[in-house]
Amino acid sequence: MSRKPPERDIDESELDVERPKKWAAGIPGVAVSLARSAEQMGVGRSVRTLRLLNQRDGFDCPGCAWPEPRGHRGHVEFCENGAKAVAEEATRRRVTPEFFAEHSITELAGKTDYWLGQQGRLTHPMVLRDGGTHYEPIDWDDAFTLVADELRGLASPNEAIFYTSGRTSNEAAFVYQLLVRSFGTNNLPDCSNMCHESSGAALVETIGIGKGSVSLADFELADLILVVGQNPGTNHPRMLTALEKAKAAGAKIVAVNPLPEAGLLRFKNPQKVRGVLGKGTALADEFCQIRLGGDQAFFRAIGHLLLAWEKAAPGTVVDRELVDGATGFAAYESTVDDLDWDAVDAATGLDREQIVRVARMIAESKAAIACWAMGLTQHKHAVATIAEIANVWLLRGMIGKPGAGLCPVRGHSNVQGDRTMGIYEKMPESFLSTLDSEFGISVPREPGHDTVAAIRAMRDGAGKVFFAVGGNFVAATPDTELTERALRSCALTVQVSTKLNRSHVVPGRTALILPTLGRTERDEQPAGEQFVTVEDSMSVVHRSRGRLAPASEHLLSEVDILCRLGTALLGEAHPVPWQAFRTNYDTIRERIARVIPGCDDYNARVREPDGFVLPHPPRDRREFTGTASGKATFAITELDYPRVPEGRLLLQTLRSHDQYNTTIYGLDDRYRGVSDGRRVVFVHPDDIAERGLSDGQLVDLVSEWSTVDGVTERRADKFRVVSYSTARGCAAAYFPEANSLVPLDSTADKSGTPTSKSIVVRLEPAG
Ligand SMILES: Nc1nc2c(c(=O)[nH]1)N[C@H]1C(S)=C(S)[C@@H](COP(=O)(O)OP(=O)(O)OC[C@H]3O[C@@H](n4cnc5c(=O)[nH]c(N)nc54)[C@H](O)[C@@H]3O)O[C@H]1N2
Ligand SMILES: Nc1nc2c(c(=O)[nH]1)N[C@H]1C(S)=C(S)[C@@H](COP(=O)(O)OP(=O)(O)OC[C@H]3O[C@@H](n4cnc5c(=O)[nH]c(N)nc54)[C@H](O)[C@@H]3O)O[C@H]1N2
Ligand SMILES: [Mo]
Repeated sequence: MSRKPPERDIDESELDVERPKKWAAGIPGVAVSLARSAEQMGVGRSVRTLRLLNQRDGFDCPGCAWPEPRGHRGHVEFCENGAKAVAEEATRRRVTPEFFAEHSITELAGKTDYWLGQQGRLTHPMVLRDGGTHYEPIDWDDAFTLVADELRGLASPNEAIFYTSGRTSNEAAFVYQLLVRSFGTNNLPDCSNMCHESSGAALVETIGIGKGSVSLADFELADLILVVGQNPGTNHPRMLTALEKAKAAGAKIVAVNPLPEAGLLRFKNPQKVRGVLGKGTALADEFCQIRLGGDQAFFRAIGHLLLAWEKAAPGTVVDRELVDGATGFAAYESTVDDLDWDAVDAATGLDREQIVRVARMIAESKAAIACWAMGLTQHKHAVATIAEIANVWLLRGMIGKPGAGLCPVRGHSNVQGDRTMGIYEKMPESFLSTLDSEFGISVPREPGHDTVAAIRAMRDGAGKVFFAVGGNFVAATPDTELTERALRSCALTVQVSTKLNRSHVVPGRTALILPTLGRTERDEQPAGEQFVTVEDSMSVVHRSRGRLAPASEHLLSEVDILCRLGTALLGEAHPVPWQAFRTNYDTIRERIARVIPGCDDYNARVREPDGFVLPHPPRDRREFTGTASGKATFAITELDYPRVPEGRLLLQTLRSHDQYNTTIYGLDDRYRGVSDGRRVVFVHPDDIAERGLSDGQLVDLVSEWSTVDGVTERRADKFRVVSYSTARGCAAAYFPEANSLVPLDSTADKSGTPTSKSIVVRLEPAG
């Protein structure tokens, strides 16, 4: 019934490029998602599974963190890419002990991420022994003893690193951080460090809470929506439905992006006949084709114009209520007054008239929402850029009123919830001391490693055990060769995973694969069938319950794995009730209610049909109690933008339409017109010509990283040049293939996020 996994790996010579699409979704989207589902799951299972996706009694989509509507839900509350994410997990393909007996670790390491991921679901706990050539089966109990012995043998708990990816449920995340802190370290890096960390840092500084201030209902009330540095057609397709509705209700939409992304320019809603048959909705009223990293200058110029107009006609632009209660406004006024327009031109590459038009739209708007994602967060000056948007939104009073607000659009489906539950290397004292008193333990106070610091620690021999709940650390992180060496130097690496990935084939001296249940699967425990909870991008906490039979009878849930490890590591007498936790997840939720602010009565409230919304003082009451001054705060920053040396290009690394982060679903980037390959680099035709290159030519990408000690180079070989509409001087290639080009030390100020959207490269004809 279900097709066998591909035997052959990717052959880049079959790559094909056609004209990019100007619209997103519609019939091809539906057709692709159904075909992929049937291929992986068979037809009957596809229908049963997709019917439960994002429904109240079903499971939360393991794709993105875009919220579900409250109240009425459509029968089809998912998108093409959500369906692909489900098909990946609910696939009938299996990676069994026989598979591992057949393929040595050296052979597997030679395969691409695509081939590895397509092999299917992991079925048994497996171990790679010191000096071994193949993974072998291991009993669960032996696996826990192995991990516990290794951890206890460390000179300090700080020699262990505990990574999390954002699919982990609230219950598993809460138990995990409790286990790690009970053991004695705050080394809890997570995917957020590479994702929206910059948003959190900027928002805490300006509005006092690191989460967005809008709810889904606000999209219907907004008269202006900015979509900055985000590609919703691929990465948050259900957001297009919200944009389409807003548009129908009269809202204007502005897209700010170096690339004309299909979904932003035109959208066909597959759930409506008009969408499928007609031309679709033209979404963006204004498309600002900005240079990479030009956004801080763009928003500073907008702030400059707004304040100039306020001066000319006092009381027309500035929201006095917010501004008078804020700190830093006078300093902000004088900073933007003193604008360097030449720097704005160089940074943005935009017509001044277009900037003026967008500023006018913001000045005239009664309710505006600013959305953003990785196009803003993964730059050196990311925190300053996002703070610049917050400044403009504060001065216009666009926070804490219907239809307006700041909206960082999260990636992983529970990345926001994991943070709420304490997956963070530097949780505040209030949280740590509550853990101490709630459980009668004594957790460490010294901040732990974030993702980049964790890689440095492993590289330097100070990190010896690496444990991951989900994710694909080695493929998601920068500086691939260095990171691979760092992981291989560990004494033990442990991956709690659903599917095979690169991190399993770049092992420490000893390595474990602990296979776990996915979102779609039934979770039976002694107290009966369990559900878990998650938090979406707009702070709504709700239930998720899988219904499919587990991929193998040997799988344990993440909660179960972590609690069993808790007992193995800390003993039966430890004050945390590990045994009770794994028997009945209500007992975990009782503790969440007592430890996490805003989660009172958690067990009852998550059982409400739509769950509940966590408090957000700026959104709810225009209170800014979380900032240093206790008031809304205008951030004063230096204007910055990337300076690219003569002859070089600035490269961003982004997602194709056929992948979920490091999981490659297929080889087609339909909207950008690329099929059957991934090693491409999108370059402006004039930049191609200027370098004497031609469209379709094979080039090596060489990144140049300047430090005080000189320039270091990193290479990624054999990428095909694709002539493409992008801002001049800017190029784009896919993540994770291009991660090897991102220097470990190239990180954002304040947030430490790798600068994956801003890498200086030169193109060399491939030899
Ligand atoms: N199907 C699918 N869904 C996903 C994911 C996936 O891989 N596949 N990943 C999930 C995750 S974890 C995340 S974080 C989100 C990511 O969602 P996105 O942030 O949309 O993901 P990227 O592909 O990195 O796209 C970045 C966008 O920003 C633009 N951009 C890059 N640099 C700049 C800049 O300097 N300025 C401006 N204005 N624009 C810029 C790029 O051209 C691109 O359109 O999606 C989530 N959803
Ligand atoms: N160059 C570059 N690098 C980037 C980015 C970029 O834009 N450019 N984006 C960054 C961003 S935004 C992010 S969020 C990170 C993503 O980093 P990660 O979150 O580490 O990576 P993923 O690819 O999402 O992880 C996929 C793996 O998770 C496992 N998995 C899937 N579902 C489950 C589950 O339910 N439970 C468990 N235990 N495991 C599961 C599977 O084994 C799968 O192989 O990458 C970052 N890296
Ligand atoms: Mo992300």
